[in-house]
Parts: sequence; structure tokens; C-alpha cells
Amino acid sequence: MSISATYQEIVSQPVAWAAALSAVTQQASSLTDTCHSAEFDQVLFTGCGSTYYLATAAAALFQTLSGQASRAVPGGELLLYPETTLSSATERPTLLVAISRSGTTTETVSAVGQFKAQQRGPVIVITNYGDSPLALLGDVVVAIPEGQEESVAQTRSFASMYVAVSAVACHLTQHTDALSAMAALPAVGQRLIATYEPLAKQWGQSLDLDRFYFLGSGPRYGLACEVNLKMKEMTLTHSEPFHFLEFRHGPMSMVTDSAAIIGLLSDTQREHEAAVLTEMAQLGGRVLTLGETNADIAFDSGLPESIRNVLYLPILQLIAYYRAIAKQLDPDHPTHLTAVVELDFSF
Ligand code: F1P
Repeated sequence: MSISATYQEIVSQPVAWAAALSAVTQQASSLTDTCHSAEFDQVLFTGCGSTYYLATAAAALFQTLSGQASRAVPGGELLLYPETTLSSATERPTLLVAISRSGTTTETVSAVGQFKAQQRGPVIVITNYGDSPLALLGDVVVAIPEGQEESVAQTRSFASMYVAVSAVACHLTQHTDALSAMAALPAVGQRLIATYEPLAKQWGQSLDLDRFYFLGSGPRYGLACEVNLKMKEMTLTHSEPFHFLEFRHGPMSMVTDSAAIIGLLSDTQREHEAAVLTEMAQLGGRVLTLGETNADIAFDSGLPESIRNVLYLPILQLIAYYRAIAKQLDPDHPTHLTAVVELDFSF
């Protein structure tokens, strides 16, 4: 049996992380020229599906680093309901960061075209295809062709764009030490994959688990949403993402001994996050923790918390991959899905 494209893409992704960092370095002066002077009303991140979840994670990180009001909005919502996102009460521009693996998703391309037609502000594009329609709309384009992949479900592409947007955030907010520290990420990623792939395989092959809950907060919530989507797309399993403390407000009623609760633990709020997991284990749930230290999957990176969130992705992607194989599904071709959604929009 040929080795799955998805598997190859997951285990090779640290190479694409390094390429992402190089791509941002190449655009450093353009980024500074485009964004240094303007006092923005807000910073908006947009994408669709996986890349909307990336936008969600990126907005939380950018506001954390900059103090600037930042938010994420799905491409389709920015296109259809711009008035719910863009203020008409200000003359100050909005910085829009548009994220797309393909650079051809109709909602994202159309929303950015509309944003530019209304002269709302500058656009940074982050994509794996530098010659795509979306890239042509960017004032600055960070392209990472090394993140391109055959599979429909985003893994290597997502992580490459997430590393890129994290590096852009560090650059624009002058967090130069954190940006420099990112150079260590690919080696840490390779070590994590080598160390924890057996654990991922064991969890993936545990078909007695019939539901997955991914808990993440702050800059990690968007990543919880993304790994949740991998579980859905690749394995057709009931799964949902939640902010840690939100899980007590109803969803915990779903916890049984066939429920997996996956915690993307932080350093800063570890006590409160771990308390939720302890309670869910007491209810019979099967808990798996990821974090810098004292976790089932421990990064031991020594890197600043702000720039190491990509480390949560590879092992959780591998769990979804191994579960798909155990369920005799094809992770390279998820049910009903295509790699890009292109609509016949008359806008
Ligand atoms: C986004 C997208 C997602 C979907 C899947 C494949 O495309 O189609 O909507 O969840 O992950 O990618 P893109 O705009 O990032 O190319």
C-alpha cells in the first residue's frame, strides 16, 4: 500500500515551517513600509474553514503582542455582512490579513476584492500559492510554496501559514527576540514527531473512543478549532472545540468513558485549564494533555509561549490520521470535500 500523502505531509511539515520563516524575512521591509505608519482602527484576519480557524488563532496572538484591537471573521461573513465587521464611524484604516492555502477560495478572494474597492486599508496575503488570484490583491504577499500539499485536509499548509502569520505578528510588533527564537521551531517539531508518533498511533487506534473534545483558550482556541476539523474531516467522528472554561457550561454533559478530552494547555493559565481536565477525568473521560512541560505530550522547547503554539499541531494531526486508517477511511480524500471551495458568485 502506498504511503498516504497526508502522512507524508504531516511528518515533513517542519521543513515548511522553516520555509515560512524565510518567506517572512524576505518580506520584512515591505511589511514595515506597509504597516509602520498607519494607526489602524483594527486588524482583521480572514479565511475560510481551516484558514478561518488560523485567522482566529492569529487575531488572538496579534492583539496579545500588539495591544491593537484584532479580530477574525470568516471570508463569507466579510463578503456578505461587512457592516458587522467594518466600522463606518471611523476614517482610520483597517489592516486586513487574508489567509488561504490555495489563494482561490471564492469567499476570501471576493471579500478582499470588496475591501480594496471600498479602500478600507492595506492587505497582507498569506498563502501557499504566490501566483494565485488572492496573492494578486495583496499589498504584501507572504507565499510559502513548500507548504503545498496533495491532501484535501490542511496539515503542512496550515502549519506553514500559521508559522508565517506568527512571524509577521512578531515583526510588526517589534518582538525581535521572539522572532529570532522561532528559528528553533523546526528542530523541536521533528523531535516531537519522532518522540510521540507511537502515542499518536495508540490514541488513533483506540476506536472505543466515540467522541473528541478539543479544549484551548486565548491564542490556542483557533488551533483547537483546527485540530477538531481534522478529526471531523479525516475520521467522520463527532468532535467539538471549546474554550477551556466554557466546557463546564453544558458541553461536559456529553462526557462518558468513551469521550476523549484533549487539552492544549498554556503556561500562563495552566492551573485553571488543568482543573477542567481533572474534573472531566473524574467523570470518566479519557484526557490527553499537550503543553511545554508536565503534559502527556511535553514540548520541552525552552521557547517563549507566544511563538511555540504550532507545536500543538503535528501529534494531534497524526492522531486523526491514525484514526482514519483504523476506521479504514482514506485521509487523503475526506468524504464530500474538495481542496478548494469555488462558487459561482455574481458579486
Ligand atoms: C480553505 C479550505 C477549507 C476546508 C479545507 C480545505 O481553503 O477549503 O475551507 O476546511 O481545510 O481548505 P483555502 O482558502 O485555505 O485554500
